[in-house]
Amino acid sequence: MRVIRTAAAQLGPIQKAEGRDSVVARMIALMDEAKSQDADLIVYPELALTTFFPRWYHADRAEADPWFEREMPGPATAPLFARARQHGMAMSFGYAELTPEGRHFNTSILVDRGGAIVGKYRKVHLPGHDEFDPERTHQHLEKRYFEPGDLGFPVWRMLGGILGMCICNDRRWPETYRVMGLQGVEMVVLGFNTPSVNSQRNAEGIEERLFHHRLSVQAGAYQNATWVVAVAKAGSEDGHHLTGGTLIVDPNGKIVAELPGEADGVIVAACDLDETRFGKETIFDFARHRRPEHYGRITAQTGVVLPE
Ligand code: CDT
Repeated sequence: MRVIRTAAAQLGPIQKAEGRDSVVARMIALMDEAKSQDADLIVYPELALTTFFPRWYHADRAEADPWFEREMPGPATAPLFARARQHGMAMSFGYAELTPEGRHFNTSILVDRGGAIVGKYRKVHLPGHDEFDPERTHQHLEKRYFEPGDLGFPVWRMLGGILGMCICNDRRWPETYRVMGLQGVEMVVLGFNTPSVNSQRNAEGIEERLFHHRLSVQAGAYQNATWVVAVAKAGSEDGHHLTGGTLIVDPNGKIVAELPGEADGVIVAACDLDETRFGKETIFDFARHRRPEHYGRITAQTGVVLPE
């Protein structure tokens, strides 16, 4: 058995006016709760330190820069790293990254039990649009404020296993999991901020959104024989509602824990990485069964090419 006791730490809403110090205090309270349940690893949502700011339009993009972190850890996040070190707990969380060169990414990191950043991932599949869209009920301006990630989908040896990351919309794309699956990933951790209503089809509400969320995460786990830990930022942020649906899925595609509600909260599951072996050695033994000679279109083209 190679068990990682994994805490999925959902954050309830973060209002625009709430400062990072207050959010970090909430994250530390969740970490303490996870420690009381003997967690080895805690996973927080996408853009964990602030409200989901891509819903707000700034004509001047630079006006969004205060939502970004120029250093990690920085003054506001140092207490979180200190508490993680004190507890000997590994962690992952998402934040908006502004690099010294002035580049903007939607980023998440993996931090080891000693508080060292061992992995960084930058969101590849940015949803939404880059200009104000009056047709939508709410804006989703990730394409305006971030550039697509430039680091691919790496994995890291950590906590006795092989871990990878992705972020929110990435979880809907099978390529995300497969690229990590091809590196033997045993646990994928991800955070998300998913609006409860489709801004372009209001009839698509929270039940359908949660259905697609579970469908995507469970399929990714099963088809790559990996654990997936998916953590929401949930509830109403300044009148804009985000789904909950924080859950932990086993390598068989089954949900082993799901957090009810939309408030701050933690679920902990004992994730045995050896449970990935059966799937990896049988139906999803990639070396025996994959036929990449037929998959060329996956990397050769982006959009659909219709037949003549
Ligand atoms: N944060 C994020 O990626 N949210 C998307 C919403 C897509 S609708 C523009 C998601 O896939 O949940």
